[in-house]
Amino acid sequence: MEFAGRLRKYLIMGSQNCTRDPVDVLTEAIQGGITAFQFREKGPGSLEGEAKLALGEKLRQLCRTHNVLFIVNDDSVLVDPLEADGIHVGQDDVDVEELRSLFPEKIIGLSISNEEELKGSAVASVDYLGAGPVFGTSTKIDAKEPVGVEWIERVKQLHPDVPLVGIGGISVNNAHEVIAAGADGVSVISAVTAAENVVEAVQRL
Ligand code: 3NM
Repeated sequence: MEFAGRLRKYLIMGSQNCTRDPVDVLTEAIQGGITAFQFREKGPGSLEGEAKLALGEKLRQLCRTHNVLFIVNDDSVLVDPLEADGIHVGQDDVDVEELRSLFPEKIIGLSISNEEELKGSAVASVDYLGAGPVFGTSTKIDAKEPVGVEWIERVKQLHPDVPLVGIGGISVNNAHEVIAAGADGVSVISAVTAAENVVEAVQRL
């Protein structure tokens, strides 16, 4: 599968997003057909240190077995121990040019929420962009104002060759709008982690 296609159904998750064992949630999400996974152990209730690493190892192993991309959120010290395929960062995290020199062969993803952030970013150093929050979300406490699918259209217009995923408030009911606006994929947390039937939620996405 070409790279952009591997971003099609991109689950982001940490233990703080789960009301049961994250290993079970990821197992079901893989069964449902996710193509990429981001280990995002962040925010209230998240694990740290050894416990974070130990969970990361289990989730990494699942992704390896099922050929699902495994990306770590922000924490560059986890990239090598977890043998991650890549790392995703936001505007306030490590600079992507620095990351590129640290990890020449890894996938690097960057979140961008507006034109100013996009202009100030070294897009040539990244493998894909995450644009959002597309819709309102309560999953990330410091999420910015929703930018709508118009932002997806705009980013695709400015960088037609850079793989793009939408993030923030994406559900089984609105995912098609994000794809119709030009995104290569949708990245979701609660649409999957809060679903009663995870397998079905991923399939419906
Ligand atoms: N990043 P849900 S919004 C992790 O806008 C994250 O960069 C965002 O969770 C951004 O799919 C967000 O449950 C939370 O809305 C996405």
